[in-house]
Amino acid sequence: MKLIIAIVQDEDASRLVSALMNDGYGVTKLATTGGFLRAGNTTLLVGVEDDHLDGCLRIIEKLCKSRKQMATSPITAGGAAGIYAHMPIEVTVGGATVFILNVEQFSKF
Ligand code: 2BA
Repeated sequence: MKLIIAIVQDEDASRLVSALMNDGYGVTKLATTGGFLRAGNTTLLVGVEDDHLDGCLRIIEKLCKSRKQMATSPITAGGAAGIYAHMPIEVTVGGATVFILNVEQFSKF
């Protein structure tokens, strides 16, 4: 068994959860915050049998779109003088950041 941890954009989360549930996957949805943009995103926990892993990943890949967002990046100028300025930068976020972990044991009590 595997545990999929998928960090996705909020805009994709509802459709993705529905699609996964319709295909019989168990899903837990967490409201999370990205460390770089400090903006909300969604983390899904999906426990899957090994032979369903690829099918689940295909759904995630299909429904999660990459988007461009503006972020404010702190840059330092002036060396030791420590002058800080905030520069707007464009970053491409997503589709999905996915971690796949082996599950040692799965119990429901
Ligand atoms: P954030 O940390 O808010 O990052 C949003 C996007 O900003 C990233 O998109 C990436 O394009 C950009 N970015 C992140 N760190 C950067 C940096 N130091 N310099 C320049 N650009 C940077 P994604 O890579 O698609 O990541 C989307 C979200 O997935 C992240 O939101 C974070 O919540 C999560 N994530 C990504 N990689 C991760 C990792 N290795 N471990 C844990 N969470 C991760």
